[in-house]
Amino acid sequence: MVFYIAKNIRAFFKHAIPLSATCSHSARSICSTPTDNSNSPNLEFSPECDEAMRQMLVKDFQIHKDFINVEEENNLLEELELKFKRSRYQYDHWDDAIHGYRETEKPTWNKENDCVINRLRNFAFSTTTMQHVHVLDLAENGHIKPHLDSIKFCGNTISGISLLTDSVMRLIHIQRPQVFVTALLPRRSLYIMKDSARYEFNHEILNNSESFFRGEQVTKTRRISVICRSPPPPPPTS
Ligand SMILES: O=C(O)CCC(=O)C(=O)O
Repeated sequence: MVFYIAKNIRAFFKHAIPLSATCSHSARSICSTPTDNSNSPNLEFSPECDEAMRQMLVKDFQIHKDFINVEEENNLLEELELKFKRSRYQYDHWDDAIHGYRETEKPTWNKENDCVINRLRNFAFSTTTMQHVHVLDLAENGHIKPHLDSIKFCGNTISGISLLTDSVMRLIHIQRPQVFVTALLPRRSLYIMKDSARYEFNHEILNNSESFFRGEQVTKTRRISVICRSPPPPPPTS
């Protein structure tokens, strides 16, 4: 069963691409052109990201601060700590996509947490979502390498709440890796990644040595994300 679940979850992570294979920038070297950030305070665009691309990303990669409050975060953590109690962080992932993590798929939640999950679903998705919620617990020294979620197992929208810490996510354009956006994901925020952001960009969670936003270091501690996904479209009928 554990093997089945692990295999099933890991199927989301496809096309893990070492950062060095796609681009050679580090967060320190990002130098965004001066821009009006009022529309996207949590996004930092690479200079090669033109205005049309920026507008598309602002639409397709949204970050909503304080989506949950402190009490709701504590309730989620309480239920999740029980779930993770007996599992260890893993450092040897089969396709090297993720380092220092443990994870689970959760089909049901207690009453309070179920309300939060339903709020997420109603807010972030225009259609149905998969029943199981993916929960990913990254150790302080853990990180997720650039990857595209499998199009076979996941539809056009991925949305997650970040617990315990601020962190930095980067989206790198698959065809033009010099085009990328760095995103600050505050603790208790919700991100919604859909359409172009979901299909045209790899995404990653940076490790602490690279974790900078607008020149400031963002030190990630342990991070738990609670992630919902839309189902993949049904196969075409002949
Ligand atoms: O932890 C997160 O919010 C992102 C997880 C992720 O990259 C994924 O599930 O594909």
